[in-house]
Amino acid sequence: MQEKHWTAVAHPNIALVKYWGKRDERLNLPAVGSISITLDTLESRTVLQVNPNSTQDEFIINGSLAPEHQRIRIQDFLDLFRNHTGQSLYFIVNSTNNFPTGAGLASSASGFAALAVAANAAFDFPFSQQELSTIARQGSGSAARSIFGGWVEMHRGEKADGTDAYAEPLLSPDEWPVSILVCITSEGPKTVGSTEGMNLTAATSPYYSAWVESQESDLTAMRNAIRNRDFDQVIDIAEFSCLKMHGLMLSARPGLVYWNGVTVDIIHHVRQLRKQGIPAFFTIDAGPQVKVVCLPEVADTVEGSLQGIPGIRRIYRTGLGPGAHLVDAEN
Ligand code: 2P0
Repeated sequence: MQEKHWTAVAHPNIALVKYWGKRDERLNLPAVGSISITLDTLESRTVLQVNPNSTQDEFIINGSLAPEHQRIRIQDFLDLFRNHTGQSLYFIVNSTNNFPTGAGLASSASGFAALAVAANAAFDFPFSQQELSTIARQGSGSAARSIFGGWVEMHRGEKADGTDAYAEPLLSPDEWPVSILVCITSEGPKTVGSTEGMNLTAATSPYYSAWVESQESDLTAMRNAIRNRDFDQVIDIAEFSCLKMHGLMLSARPGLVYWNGVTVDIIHHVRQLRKQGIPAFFTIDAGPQVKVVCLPEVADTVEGSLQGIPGIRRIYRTGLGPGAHLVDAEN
């Protein structure tokens, strides 16, 4: 007989106003708020199955047993549910991504969001959506945002216990659709993980305090731009926030250089498209991939022109997607 199992799907998200830096490492509290869009098409699918008579979780990622440090990260995360409910249930966690893992495409965001939703069902729904966002955050900061679909804001929060550091939706996917072209410029894993990169930046960059202090005005401007459906404003703030974050990363010691040559080619290309009157912008995270965001009516044109750039290995085209959700539960 098959043991009880629960399946959840979550999509990666892309920050338009970026998160970089923590105010508390243990609770994974962000030093700055952020604003993101949740994607469609790219997904993490996580199945939780009860691991009977066991006192540890197993973790299988993309069909292979995960390394021990990843298994422990998953087990620590599931401890949040065990400690809260008092139930000592252990699981076999089977997670698959239909896109490159650990390459700056937010696989930890969709992975922990899917795991949070599946675990919430397995423990009989102890947490509200807002609480689930604070739980997902403890797995990975950006995962708090993938709990919700469409346009999403993550609050930095002020409280020491982190209960006010959660995400919430700003607009649903239907309220303001956009197209996203995810340009893969390298398939390899990134060299410096986000947590390590953030800690290095906070400890060594002379620009770090200016980064934290200037975030609030970007968040306010982006919130207003989204409410007003003002794409020109979104372009302006998103590219500013992206380049400001990469300027910050470059100013760490040793400097964090996440880009390759093709990353830079795409930046110039997108700015050239804008000169021709095509509304599109780029954004880049802790890796060399470039996400180009545009209004749906110009997506064919933008995709066609990106295909002409040598060195882009593949392009995923997607729109805005839903928040993390349960797709199957068999009890
Ligand atoms: C973001 N990134 O806002 C920023 C921009 C990468 C660059 O959130 O340490 O993997 O687990 O909280 O969530 C990636 O960070 O970091 C990220 P942790 P996470 O999307």
